[in-house]
Amino acid sequence: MFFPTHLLSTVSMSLMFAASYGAVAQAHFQKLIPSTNVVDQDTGRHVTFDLTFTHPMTNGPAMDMVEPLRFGMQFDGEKIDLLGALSAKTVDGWAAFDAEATLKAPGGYAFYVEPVPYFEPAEGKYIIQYTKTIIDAYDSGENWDQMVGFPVEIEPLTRPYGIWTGNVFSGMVRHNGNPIPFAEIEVEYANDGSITLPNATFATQVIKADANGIFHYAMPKDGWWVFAALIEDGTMAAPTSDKQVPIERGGVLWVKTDPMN
Ligand SMILES: [Cu+2]
Repeated sequence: MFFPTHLLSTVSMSLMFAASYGAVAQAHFQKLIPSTNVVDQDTGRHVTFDLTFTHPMTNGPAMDMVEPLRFGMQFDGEKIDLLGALSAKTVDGWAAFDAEATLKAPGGYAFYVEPVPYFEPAEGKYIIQYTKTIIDAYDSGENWDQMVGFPVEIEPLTRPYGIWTGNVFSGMVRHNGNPIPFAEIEVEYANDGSITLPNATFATQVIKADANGIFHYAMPKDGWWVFAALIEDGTMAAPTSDKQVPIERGGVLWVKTDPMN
Protein backbone atom coordinates (compact mmCIF):
# COMPACT_ATOMS: atom_id res chain seq x y z
CA MET A 1 0.00 0.00 0.00
CA PHE A 2 2.91 2.34 -0.56
CA PHE A 3 2.02 3.33 -4.12
CA PRO A 4 2.67 7.06 -4.51
CA THR A 5 -0.33 8.99 -5.67
CA HIS A 6 1.37 10.34 -8.77
CA LEU A 7 1.77 6.82 -10.13
CA LEU A 8 -1.88 5.92 -9.81
CA SER A 9 -3.88 6.13 -12.95
CA THR A 10 -7.41 6.81 -11.82
CA VAL A 11 -8.79 9.89 -10.20
CA SER A 12 -10.76 7.89 -7.67
CA MET A 13 -7.65 6.09 -6.45
CA SER A 14 -5.82 9.40 -6.20
CA LEU A 15 -8.62 10.90 -4.17
CA MET A 16 -8.76 7.86 -1.93
CA PHE A 17 -5.04 7.99 -1.24
CA ALA A 18 -5.07 11.73 -0.77
CA ALA A 19 -7.86 11.37 1.76
CA SER A 20 -6.12 8.52 3.55
CA TYR A 21 -2.61 9.79 3.80
CA GLY A 22 -2.69 13.49 3.00
CA ALA A 23 0.45 15.12 1.68
CA VAL A 24 2.72 12.52 3.23
CA ALA A 25 1.70 9.88 0.71
CA GLN A 26 3.38 11.90 -2.02
CA ALA A 27 6.61 12.43 -0.10
CA HIS A 28 9.38 12.38 -2.65
CA PHE A 29 12.91 13.33 -1.79
CA GLN A 30 15.89 14.53 -3.76
CA LYS A 31 18.70 12.15 -2.99
CA LEU A 32 22.21 13.55 -2.68
CA ILE A 33 24.12 10.69 -1.09
CA PRO A 34 27.91 10.60 -1.23
CA SER A 35 30.04 7.46 -1.12
CA THR A 36 31.43 8.77 2.17
CA ASN A 37 30.73 11.80 4.35
CA VAL A 38 34.18 11.66 5.92
CA VAL A 39 37.26 11.75 3.71
CA ASP A 40 40.49 10.48 5.25
CA GLN A 41 43.58 8.42 4.44
CA ASP A 42 41.45 5.26 4.29
CA THR A 43 38.76 6.51 1.91
CA GLY A 44 40.94 8.58 -0.40
CA ARG A 45 39.87 12.01 -1.60
CA HIS A 46 37.65 10.88 -4.48
CA VAL A 47 33.91 10.95 -3.65
CA THR A 48 31.01 9.77 -5.81
CA PHE A 49 27.38 10.90 -5.45
CA ASP A 50 23.95 9.48 -6.14
CA LEU A 51 21.41 12.08 -7.25
CA THR A 52 18.01 10.43 -7.61
CA PHE A 53 14.51 11.84 -7.13
CA THR A 54 12.79 9.04 -5.27
CA HIS A 55 10.94 7.67 -2.25
CA PRO A 56 13.81 6.65 0.04
CA MET A 57 11.97 4.72 2.73
CA THR A 58 10.14 2.50 0.26
CA ASN A 59 13.30 2.07 -1.83
CA GLY A 60 11.60 3.72 -4.80
CA PRO A 61 10.00 3.94 -7.20
CA ALA A 62 12.25 6.65 -8.56
CA MET A 63 10.87 9.58 -10.51
CA ASP A 64 12.17 11.43 -13.52
CA MET A 65 14.95 13.91 -12.76
CA VAL A 66 16.06 16.42 -15.35
CA GLU A 67 19.47 18.07 -15.19
CA PRO A 68 19.45 20.29 -12.09
CA LEU A 69 19.71 24.06 -12.21
CA ARG A 70 22.67 23.98 -9.85
CA PHE A 71 24.99 21.32 -8.50
CA GLY A 72 28.16 22.26 -6.73
CA MET A 73 30.34 22.32 -3.71
CA GLN A 74 31.01 25.09 -1.25
CA PHE A 75 34.42 25.21 0.36
CA ASP A 76 35.86 28.01 2.45
CA GLY A 77 32.84 30.16 1.60
CA GLU A 78 33.29 29.77 -2.17
CA LYS A 79 30.95 27.90 -4.49
CA ILE A 80 32.38 25.69 -7.21
CA ASP A 81 30.03 24.66 -10.05
CA LEU A 82 30.05 20.90 -10.58
CA LEU A 83 27.29 20.55 -13.20
CA GLY A 84 29.98 19.23 -15.53
CA ALA A 85 30.70 16.41 -13.09
CA LEU A 86 27.20 14.92 -13.47
CA SER A 87 26.69 11.77 -15.50
CA ALA A 88 23.29 10.46 -16.50
CA LYS A 89 21.97 7.10 -15.34
CA THR A 90 18.58 5.45 -14.96
CA VAL A 91 16.94 4.25 -11.75
CA ASP A 92 13.71 2.21 -12.02
CA GLY A 93 13.70 3.28 -15.67
CA TRP A 94 13.78 7.01 -14.86
CA ALA A 95 16.53 9.56 -15.41
CA ALA A 96 18.89 10.21 -12.50
CA PHE A 97 22.52 11.24 -12.09
CA ASP A 98 25.80 10.20 -10.63
CA ALA A 99 28.54 12.70 -9.87
CA GLU A 100 32.08 12.74 -8.64
CA ALA A 101 34.33 15.20 -6.90
CA THR A 102 37.80 15.32 -5.46
CA LEU A 103 38.35 16.94 -2.08
CA LYS A 104 41.87 18.26 -2.25
CA ALA A 105 42.29 20.17 1.00
CA PRO A 106 41.30 19.54 4.63
CA GLY A 107 38.08 21.32 5.60
CA GLY A 108 34.31 21.17 5.61
CA TYR A 109 32.59 20.83 2.23
CA ALA A 110 28.91 21.47 1.49
CA PHE A 111 27.56 19.73 -1.60
CA TYR A 112 24.31 21.14 -2.88
CA VAL A 113 21.78 20.65 -5.65
CA GLU A 114 18.89 22.82 -6.84
CA PRO A 115 16.57 20.72 -9.00
CA VAL A 116 14.25 22.03 -11.68
CA PRO A 117 10.81 22.68 -10.13
CA TYR A 118 8.72 19.52 -10.22
CA PHE A 119 4.97 19.87 -10.76
CA GLU A 120 3.03 17.45 -8.58
CA PRO A 121 -0.35 16.91 -10.23
CA ALA A 122 -1.78 15.16 -7.16
CA GLU A 123 -1.22 18.25 -5.04
CA GLY A 124 -1.53 20.91 -7.74
CA LYS A 125 1.73 22.53 -6.76
CA TYR A 126 5.40 22.76 -7.62
CA ILE A 127 8.02 21.13 -5.43
CA ILE A 128 11.59 22.42 -5.25
CA GLN A 129 13.91 20.52 -2.95
CA TYR A 130 17.06 22.47 -2.22
CA THR A 131 19.29 19.66 -1.07
CA LYS A 132 22.67 19.52 0.64
CA THR A 133 25.03 17.25 2.52
CA ILE A 134 28.21 18.03 4.42
CA ILE A 135 31.53 16.20 4.04
CA ASP A 136 34.52 16.58 6.31
CA ALA A 137 38.00 16.08 4.89
CA TYR A 138 40.89 14.96 7.06
CA ASP A 139 39.21 15.49 10.42
CA SER A 140 39.10 19.27 10.01
CA GLY A 141 36.00 19.76 12.13
CA GLU A 142 35.42 23.03 10.26
CA ASN A 143 32.35 24.66 8.74
CA TRP A 144 29.96 21.82 9.44
CA ASP A 145 27.16 24.33 10.01
CA GLN A 146 27.85 26.32 6.85
CA MET A 147 24.80 27.56 4.95
CA VAL A 148 24.71 27.58 1.16
CA GLY A 149 22.06 30.30 0.88
CA PHE A 150 18.98 28.31 -0.10
CA PRO A 151 15.60 30.09 0.35
CA VAL A 152 14.66 27.27 2.75
CA GLU A 153 17.55 25.62 4.52
CA ILE A 154 18.25 23.53 7.60
CA GLU A 155 21.05 24.83 9.78
CA PRO A 156 22.53 21.81 11.54
CA LEU A 157 22.82 22.22 15.30
CA THR A 158 24.30 18.74 15.50
CA ARG A 159 27.56 18.23 13.60
CA PRO A 160 26.20 16.40 10.54
CA TYR A 161 28.88 13.67 10.26
CA GLY A 162 30.54 11.28 12.66
CA ILE A 163 27.14 10.47 14.20
CA TRP A 164 26.33 7.26 16.04
CA THR A 165 23.18 5.30 15.33
CA GLY A 166 20.57 6.34 17.88
CA ASN A 167 21.93 9.87 18.27
CA VAL A 168 19.58 12.82 18.18
CA PHE A 169 19.92 15.19 15.26
CA SER A 170 18.96 18.80 15.90
CA GLY A 171 18.55 21.55 13.35
CA MET A 172 17.01 24.94 12.79
CA VAL A 173 14.69 25.64 9.87
CA ARG A 174 15.46 28.93 8.18
CA HIS A 175 13.43 30.67 5.48
CA ASN A 176 15.33 33.51 3.81
CA GLY A 177 17.60 33.39 6.83
CA ASN A 178 14.91 33.68 9.49
CA PRO A 179 13.97 30.82 11.84
CA ILE A 180 10.50 29.45 11.09
CA PRO A 181 8.42 28.66 14.19
CA PHE A 182 6.62 25.31 14.05
CA ALA A 183 7.94 24.47 10.59
CA GLU A 184 7.04 20.98 9.40
CA ILE A 185 9.87 18.55 8.80
CA GLU A 186 9.57 15.20 7.05
CA VAL A 187 12.13 12.52 7.82
CA GLU A 188 12.94 9.39 5.84
CA TYR A 189 15.60 6.70 5.80
CA ALA A 190 17.36 5.47 2.67
CA ASN A 191 16.03 1.93 2.84
CA ASP A 192 17.89 -0.58 0.67
CA GLY A 193 14.84 -2.81 0.78
CA SER A 194 15.84 -4.68 3.93
CA ILE A 195 13.49 -2.70 6.20
CA THR A 196 9.83 -3.76 6.15
CA LEU A 197 7.37 -1.08 7.19
CA PRO A 198 4.64 -2.09 9.67
CA ASN A 199 2.23 0.12 7.71
CA ALA A 200 2.21 3.14 5.42
CA THR A 201 2.49 5.68 8.25
CA PHE A 202 6.09 4.56 8.84
CA ALA A 203 7.33 5.65 5.41
CA THR A 204 7.66 9.28 6.42
CA GLN A 205 8.21 10.51 9.97
CA VAL A 206 6.66 13.93 10.52
CA ILE A 207 7.84 16.36 13.16
CA LYS A 208 7.41 20.04 13.87
CA ALA A 209 9.96 22.59 14.92
CA ASP A 210 9.46 24.48 18.16
CA ALA A 211 8.69 28.20 18.49
CA ASN A 212 12.32 28.98 17.54
CA GLY A 213 12.31 26.81 14.42
CA ILE A 214 14.42 24.12 16.13
CA PHE A 215 13.69 20.42 15.76
CA HIS A 216 15.12 17.15 17.08
CA TYR A 217 14.97 13.58 15.83
CA ALA A 218 16.62 10.39 17.11
CA MET A 219 17.81 8.16 14.26
CA PRO A 220 17.18 4.51 15.13
CA LYS A 221 19.17 2.84 12.34
CA ASP A 222 22.58 3.15 10.75
CA GLY A 223 22.65 4.59 7.27
CA TRP A 224 21.49 7.74 5.50
CA TRP A 225 18.67 9.90 6.86
CA VAL A 226 16.99 12.81 5.12
CA PHE A 227 15.42 15.83 6.79
CA ALA A 228 13.14 17.99 4.64
CA ALA A 229 11.73 21.25 5.97
CA LEU A 230 8.76 22.14 3.77
CA ILE A 231 7.41 25.66 3.31
CA GLU A 232 4.94 27.01 0.78
CA ASP A 233 6.44 30.13 -0.71
CA GLY A 234 5.40 31.89 -3.90
CA THR A 235 3.55 30.73 -7.00
CA MET A 236 4.36 29.72 -10.57
CA ALA A 237 2.26 29.15 -13.67
CA ALA A 238 1.10 25.53 -13.94
CA PRO A 239 2.67 23.53 -16.80
CA THR A 240 -0.42 23.38 -19.01
CA SER A 241 -2.20 26.60 -18.11
CA ASP A 242 -1.66 30.14 -16.97
CA LYS A 243 -3.07 29.30 -13.56
CA GLN A 244 -0.76 30.23 -10.72
CA VAL A 245 -0.11 27.34 -8.33
CA PRO A 246 1.81 27.26 -5.03
CA ILE A 247 5.50 26.39 -4.76
CA GLU A 248 6.55 24.10 -1.94
CA ARG A 249 10.19 24.83 -1.19
CA GLY A 250 12.00 22.14 0.76
CA GLY A 251 15.25 22.62 2.65
CA VAL A 252 16.69 19.12 2.49
CA LEU A 253 19.68 17.74 4.41
CA TRP A 254 21.17 14.25 4.26
CA VAL A 255 23.09 12.88 7.24
CA LYS A 256 24.58 9.48 7.97
CA THR A 257 24.75 7.47 11.16
CA ASP A 258 27.22 4.67 11.86
CA PRO A 259 26.71 1.74 14.26
CA MET A 260 28.59 1.61 17.54
CA ASN A 261 30.01 -1.88 17.23
CU1 LIG B 1 6.15 10.46 -4.95
